[in-house]
Amino acid sequence: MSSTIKVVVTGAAGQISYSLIPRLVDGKTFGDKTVDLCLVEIPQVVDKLKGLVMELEDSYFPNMGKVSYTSNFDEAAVDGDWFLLVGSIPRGIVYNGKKIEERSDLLSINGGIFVDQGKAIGKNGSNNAKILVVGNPANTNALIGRNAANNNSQTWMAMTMLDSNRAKSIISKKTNKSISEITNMIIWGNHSPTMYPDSENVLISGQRGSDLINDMEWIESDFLPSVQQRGKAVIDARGASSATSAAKAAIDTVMACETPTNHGDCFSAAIASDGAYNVPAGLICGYPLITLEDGSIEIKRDLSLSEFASSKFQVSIDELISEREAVKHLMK
Ligand code: NAX
Repeated sequence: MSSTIKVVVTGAAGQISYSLIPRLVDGKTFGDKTVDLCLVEIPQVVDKLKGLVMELEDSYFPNMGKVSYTSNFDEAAVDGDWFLLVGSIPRGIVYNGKKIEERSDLLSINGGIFVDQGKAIGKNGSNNAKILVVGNPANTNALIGRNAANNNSQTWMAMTMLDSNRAKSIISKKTNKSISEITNMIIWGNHSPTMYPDSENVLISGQRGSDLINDMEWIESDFLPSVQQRGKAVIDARGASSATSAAKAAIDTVMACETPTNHGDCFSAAIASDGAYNVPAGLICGYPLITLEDGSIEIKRDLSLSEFASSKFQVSIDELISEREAVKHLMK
């Protein structure tokens, strides 16, 4: 064992976490590091975590370190290296007598949670902590959390890896290539139906999508809506939002951040804009990212966007701006 890492997971009794948490300690996600887990839930649910801890103990994970659970996020955050913020109210459930389907409802219910969690992470988390927001609306929750944390040495991200994995799967079917041959898959913008999955810069066995997929009709009427609406399609079919695939995507994001990115490739997550690709600074926007040898994460800057791609991306940027406007009272 080389070192110990502390991972804090919120929403730990939820359905995504049930698939996610065992994989954090399986010896693959963080290699040979010992993983201390701190699992967080709301007070009404926190005792359920006792059962999950028993299951983890019964599973024999040699890399698992200390495991604790709490409803006190301030305490949980102390010295956290990774924060997987899954906890929030998902779309599709009935909350206070109303079915939660609109982003505006999600924004108002969930936004407040991230002020307190952000403050605690900024103050108590480790200085180079990485934070992945999964709970929706993920980009704007991350925006609120990062603003409250006010700690520029920490890296806040929102998850778009599930969208990227979905897009890779669809492109692999369209081109009859193995999914492992699809690289450089970028989700630009917001994790919402306005996201722009990039079929032009994607590489298929090293060839650009724009050279290989000459089918605008398919891109506009099939590919884009399929990726953009896939979350809803899963809810309609399953009666609950994506869980196993979301957990896998969170693990993929952590691993992409823990390992230097292969030359020519990139991975998808939303991160604070520094003005790259003309996105207003500070917005948490889906970008192509690379992890450098020293573990820092950077935006890949050498990609071009066609007029078509830019116009789609702009719709998503505009949505992020309007979400920021809607939560400005939480951003003091
Ligand atoms: P569940 O309802 O199964 O679990 C959520 C858990 O979070 C619950 O146990 C709840 O008690 C807990 N929770 C709520 N507020 C909390 C707080 N303040 N602190 C700690 N825990 C809290 O939902 P699940 O299916 O696991 O989904 C979790 C979130 O992921 C939802 O917001 C969902 O919309 C979002 N998703 C995000 C995806 C992405 O790609 N970014 C895809 C999958 C998923 O839709």
